[in-house]
Amino acid sequence: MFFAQNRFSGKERSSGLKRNKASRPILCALALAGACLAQASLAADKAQVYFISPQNGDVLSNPITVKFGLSGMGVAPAGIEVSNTGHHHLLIDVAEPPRAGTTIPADDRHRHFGGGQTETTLNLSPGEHTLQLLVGDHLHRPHDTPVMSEKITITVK
Ligand SMILES: [Cu+2]
Repeated sequence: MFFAQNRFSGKERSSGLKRNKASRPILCALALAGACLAQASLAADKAQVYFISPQNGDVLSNPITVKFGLSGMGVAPAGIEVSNTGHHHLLIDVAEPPRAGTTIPADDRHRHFGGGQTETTLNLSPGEHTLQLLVGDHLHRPHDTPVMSEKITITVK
């Protein structure tokens, strides 16, 4: 942090940034990391969350096994702050996912897997349901940018 403060102080600020282009990404990263202490955690650029099963359009009977896939970042239990990690949330029949920096509700339609689980079993009412995965940080907030799966639709017999 001393490095960042030093670089941003006084006259160095504008001229220093222009003169040394190579240092810009580092400065931006430090500035963002600082801002994110009070807001949402940063997501890795290539982080992806997805359903291993079921697949969009599947017709299933209860109990339904749902397996969560995650690449480009790691799974960590809730409450443990490690950069580039999070835990899974399964959104069931949720139209609008929670936004970055807000706390993901905990109810029947917003299931938290704060123990670091990567699969679950559901019993859903017959008919169509949508499922979507959303990674949350150590404080149950979507990352900035949110790491979210496609919304899939399944039919329960
Ligand atoms: Cu959570």
